[in-house]
Amino acid sequence: MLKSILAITMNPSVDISYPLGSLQLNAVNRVEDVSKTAGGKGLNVARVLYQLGSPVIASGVLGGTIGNFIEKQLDETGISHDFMTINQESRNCIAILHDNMQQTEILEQGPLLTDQNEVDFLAHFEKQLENAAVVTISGSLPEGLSKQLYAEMVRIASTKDIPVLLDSSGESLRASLTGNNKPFLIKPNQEEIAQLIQEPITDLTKLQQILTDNPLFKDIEWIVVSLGADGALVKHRDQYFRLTIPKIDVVNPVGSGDSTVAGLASAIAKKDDNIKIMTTGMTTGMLNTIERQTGFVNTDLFAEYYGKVMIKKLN
Ligand code: TA6
Repeated sequence: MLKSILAITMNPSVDISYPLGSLQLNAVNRVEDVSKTAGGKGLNVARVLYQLGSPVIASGVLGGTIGNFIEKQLDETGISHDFMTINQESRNCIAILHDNMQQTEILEQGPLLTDQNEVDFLAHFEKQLENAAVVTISGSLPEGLSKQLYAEMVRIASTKDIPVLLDSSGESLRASLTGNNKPFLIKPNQEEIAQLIQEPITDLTKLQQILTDNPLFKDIEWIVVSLGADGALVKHRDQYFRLTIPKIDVVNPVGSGDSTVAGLASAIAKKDDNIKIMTTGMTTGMLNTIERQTGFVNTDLFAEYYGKVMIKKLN
């Protein structure tokens, strides 16, 4: 049986997009073109994987009426899912797009989970690994779960030789980097790396030196540092690559990092070569930015945008 990509979202949300010409603080802002999408980073990853035609199962924890909305939307889209249901309510995340493409996000914390929720989910996750070729883990952890949870999930997946692509930040990312088992790929942005090492990153030369010398980044197969409109700096084992993309008319940048993770996971699961892995990730990230909906790509444009990605080997 064809194994799937297991896309984990521990803190899913209904992503509500409010496009406004201009955001007036301390005033009534009426909005017309509202979209509500099953979101949270891992669900954006799952949706883009589905659009790419990759076999994907969305998992994590879901609860309440928001959880029901998310599952209904996944069913309507045709995305397979197998969440662990909790009795707490999942969350909403709001993205206000205003004043010439600025974006203001208001992210709810999400439900308070229990130690028992954590134990039950790890058992649920381990069972799901039986049918997984690759795992993606994306986004924040709900309150109440251990900051070690992602490190533990990486450890469990490592016992079954299943690669994990981790897109997280702060203490949950740090715990995975200092654990005995490393994620196969991480996709931090520059700010998240600066936060990890507690010092500013002034330029890409400094960034490359940090990735080479700082023990936090040892033994990770892929490190994809997203640079937004400036592309990415990628480390694969001891090789570095500078990926650049052309200037494009951005409609909605929210979810582009998640879409990049989906492209990387899809190519890794297909055992594509390294150039194709990097190019696919940049392509899906770009494709998301030209769509109004968060975590959404138009695959009819894939070949055109794939051809726009430039890769330069740095060492
Ligand atoms: O990356 C965009 C996004 O998925 C938003 O749509 C919103 O759901 C947010 O990230 C959630 O981020 P968090 O880090 O709280 O999981």
